[in-house]
Amino acid sequence: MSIRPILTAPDPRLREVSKPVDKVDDELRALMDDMLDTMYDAPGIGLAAIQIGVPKRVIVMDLAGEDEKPAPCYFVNPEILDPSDDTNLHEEGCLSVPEFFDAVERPSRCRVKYLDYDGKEQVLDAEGLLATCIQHEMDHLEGVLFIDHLSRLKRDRILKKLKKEQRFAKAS
Ligand code: K1U
Ligand code: ZN
Repeated sequence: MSIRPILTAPDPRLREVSKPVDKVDDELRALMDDMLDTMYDAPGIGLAAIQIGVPKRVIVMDLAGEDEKPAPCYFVNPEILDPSDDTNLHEEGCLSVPEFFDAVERPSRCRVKYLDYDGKEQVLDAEGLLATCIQHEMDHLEGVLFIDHLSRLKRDRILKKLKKEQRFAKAS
């Protein structure tokens, strides 16, 4: 298992639409293991494969608190069913948009159909942080970032700062 570099906006690869997975096999499980290691190391509570440059429809998450035992979740080819009409505002961050946080409005609840680590079909009813996080990660699979839900002014400011930081990091 290894920690892979996380792509940072405005890397164009983050705008790719990820492709469905044909088969959950050992190679895919190795990718999911690396994703989980990368997410824990960051640290974060979710990660989509495209964030490490792999355009596959795969997400990992762990919403366990610091004092709880780890609870990794793996979502292959996830689909959102029945998003609720009622919405909530939740503060979001993103490992690909480091150090920026802002409130995003999304459906409060949704049902997710997906394949698990063993390739078995599962259905999960999500609400609260789980619903927010899964929708944030599903956006990554479509090439969408949480900053795309903010005003153009805020998004452009964030991208400008990130580009400046990247130029500075390259020069030093
Ligand atoms: O980049 C990502 O997609 C992961 C992102 C997930 C997320 C967070 C909050 C709302 C929606 C989606 C993160 O994990 S950002 C880091 C973060 O939230 C966190 C880090 C350490 C401890 C607790 C939270
Ligand atoms: Zn993200």
